[in-house]
Amino acid sequence: MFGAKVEIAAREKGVPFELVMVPFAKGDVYEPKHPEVLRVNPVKQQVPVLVDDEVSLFDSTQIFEYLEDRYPSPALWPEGVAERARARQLEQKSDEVFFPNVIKLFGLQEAMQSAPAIAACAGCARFYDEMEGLLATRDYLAGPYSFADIAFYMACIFADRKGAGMTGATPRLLAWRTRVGDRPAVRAVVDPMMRFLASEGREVPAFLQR
Ligand SMILES: N[C@@H](CCC(=O)N[C@@H](CS)C(=O)NCC(=O)O)C(=O)O
Repeated sequence: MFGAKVEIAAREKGVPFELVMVPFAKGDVYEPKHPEVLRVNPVKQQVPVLVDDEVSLFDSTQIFEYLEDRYPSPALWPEGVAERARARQLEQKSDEVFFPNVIKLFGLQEAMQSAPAIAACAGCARFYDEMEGLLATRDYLAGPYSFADIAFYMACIFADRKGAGMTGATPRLLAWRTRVGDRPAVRAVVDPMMRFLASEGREVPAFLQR
């Protein structure tokens, strides 16, 4: 998911890049770790990492910031100090407030009626309601299309796969999901990912079965 965020952003900005995928095994394990991942992110050993000449970075949000500085156009943060701050907060909340609910559900797929699973689904639903409120006055979460939309769109895919997808209770958010999902940069990343998941017999959200 986090690698997909970065790839979508690079495609939105038209940045030339070489994509190196890491080996993926059942059980969401990435082994063996790629040597560049170990070099750039030795403690966490997670993807994505970005290497651009003398700059080596890990963490999708840090990479977003670098991409925006290095390739300012098209901008993926809004204009204005306050607007940018709000957009950055939304991007961070998607990863750090919404997505932890989904991570909990990864381990609860056989116990979706358990109290922790119900609480995680409720956490997702509360977040959807909050985003629905934002969309009352705008087409994208932070005003113009931004990194915040990319992050939350990817998180929503995984939430749906794990049983906490959005519903008709948030119609503006459903329309937002279609708007974001129709972007060529998003489709170029998400479609192959869904094909891969389908080929492995893993869940593909109904809204992405095309
Ligand atoms: N906060 C990090 C999270 C990165 C992350 O969780 N990456 C996952 C894949 S999407 C990973 O590498 N998992 C393998 C592991 O933790 O060993 C980011 O935004 O890049």
